[in-house]
Amino acid sequence: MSSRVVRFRPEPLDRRWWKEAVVYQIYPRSFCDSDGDGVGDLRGITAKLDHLALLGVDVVWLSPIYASPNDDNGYDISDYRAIMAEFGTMADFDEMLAAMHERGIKLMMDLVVNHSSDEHAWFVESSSSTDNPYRDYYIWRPPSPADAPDAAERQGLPNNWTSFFSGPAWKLDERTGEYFLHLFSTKQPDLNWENPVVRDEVWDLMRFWLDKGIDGFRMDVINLISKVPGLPDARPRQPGFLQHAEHLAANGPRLLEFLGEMRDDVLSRYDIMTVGETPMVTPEHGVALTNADTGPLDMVFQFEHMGLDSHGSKWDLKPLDLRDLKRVMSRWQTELDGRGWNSLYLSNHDQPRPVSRWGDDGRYRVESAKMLATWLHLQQGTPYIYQGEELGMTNVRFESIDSYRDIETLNMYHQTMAEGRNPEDVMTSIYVKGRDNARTPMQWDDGVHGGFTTGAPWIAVNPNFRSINATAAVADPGSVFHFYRRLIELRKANPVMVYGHYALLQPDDTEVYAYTRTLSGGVDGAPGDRLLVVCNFTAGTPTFALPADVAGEAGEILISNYDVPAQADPSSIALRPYEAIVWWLH
Ligand code: ISL
Repeated sequence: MSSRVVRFRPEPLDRRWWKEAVVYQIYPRSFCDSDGDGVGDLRGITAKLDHLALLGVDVVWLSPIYASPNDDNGYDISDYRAIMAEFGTMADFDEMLAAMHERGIKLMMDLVVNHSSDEHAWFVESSSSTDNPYRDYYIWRPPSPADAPDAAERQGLPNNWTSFFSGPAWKLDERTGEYFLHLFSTKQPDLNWENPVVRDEVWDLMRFWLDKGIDGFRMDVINLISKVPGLPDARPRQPGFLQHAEHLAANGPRLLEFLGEMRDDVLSRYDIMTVGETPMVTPEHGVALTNADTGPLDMVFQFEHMGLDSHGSKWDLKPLDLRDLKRVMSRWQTELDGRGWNSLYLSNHDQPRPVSRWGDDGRYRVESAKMLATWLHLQQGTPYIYQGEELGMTNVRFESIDSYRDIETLNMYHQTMAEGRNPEDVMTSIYVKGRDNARTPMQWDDGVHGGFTTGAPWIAVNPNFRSINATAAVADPGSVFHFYRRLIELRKANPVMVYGHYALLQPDDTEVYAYTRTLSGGVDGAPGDRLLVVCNFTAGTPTFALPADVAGEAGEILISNYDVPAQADPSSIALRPYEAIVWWLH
């Protein structure tokens, strides 16, 4: 160790295991198939846990494994206490959980309770008659009056909301003559959280899993559970009758009350971690939801950075301007510092692959995957790795729409074709943004179907599996995999990576993203630490110069993504394509 000058006064830190952890997301359908039916399963996960142990992750977030008709790959649950038959049995689950715990890996389950499947027994009852005791478990409305002024275009719909998956957010149930609300697919009716009995049902099912020994929940679209009262029409912002209504469906007036009840009745009784998936949140919501004293959750997934490369709709593409990314991330970093906690993610089962999105999935695939990892993991918060990200897996381009499986993609495709849009433009959007980019099978080796299955995979493997796969990555010390392993290791050894305060440098630079992290000591009596993080987001060779007002001189390099760092001195350097360097500052 070099002699670092101690110039910082110790500060009290709110240390928590889930702040110091790295989370790995498994999308079970695409992870590993143990029985040759072409669908990933629980025994497949158990068989691959050593991969995760070698990587060094602390927690697995497992996307839904509950009974489901799979309209939305398990995000439509028909029985919250049963395992999906394709994925295995409860005994397989218990075995998987024990095998994780044996390796010191915790398990965070997906909690999908904004909506259920329309095949859940609650909905089957609810839709059977208007006076069924389960009627109020869901959100029912009579058709709008036939003499309404806009009756011709309204066509009976209770309001003008569009679903996240295209078309109206209401479906008419012929049996009772009323509409039910579904913010997602027609097979995902929204639960009525205003009904206290529904909330009790949710607390019960949460206890069922917590009492089995799981270690937390990732809560699907949890800020949609309280909607604006009266469900008014959304203000028209685009042509046509149907309008996006996220601002009316998200962050409603009772959100903190409902989640506070959840915290008091359930969460506070277990030593667990929670992360809410929360579209449409600002840092102010982030603080309210994650404040250590008053917030119900440990952290949230915000979406502001995920929206920077599109206009309005995610399919309407625009290039990322690095200054926007700096503005958004820096606000979250500074506003939550000491007042909440951030999750850090670039990737999940709904997003394109980061190396294809903001890196270079051709010539600089390895360099840019490592740069993006450095940029993300060096910020303040809990980092998430999505399966395959640690291999630098890329987006896929299937020639035909018939090879795609995702309901969001398919609904959008069919709607835009009906509107007469140009199919090539629509396919381009799917190549860039479609969710199936993340859902092609995990690439384990260069054998048939990348080692994912011995059968016919439910979605085709990305043809680049022969060169990009886990076996090759583990064997190559210079791989993206070993770089992630090193980042995780460094995080364990350097509390400044977890707790250090973030400060952005050069907000107007469009090519280089640079920031510092500073920790004034306090962890186990360790001295203060300071890091300088410099990331080149381009294939060019921009210059970085350490601003004169940054106190301290650069010392040794903590990590960098080129074998031999060009120059050890950051006072003024020419960066190489997608270069990332982290220095200690003294
Ligand atoms: O995927 C999206 C961006 O295209 C989002 O609109 C996404 O639907 C939203 O983030 C909510 O996602 C979650 O709930 C959905 C499910 O389809 C997603 O997989 C899940 O992550 C409905 O349960």
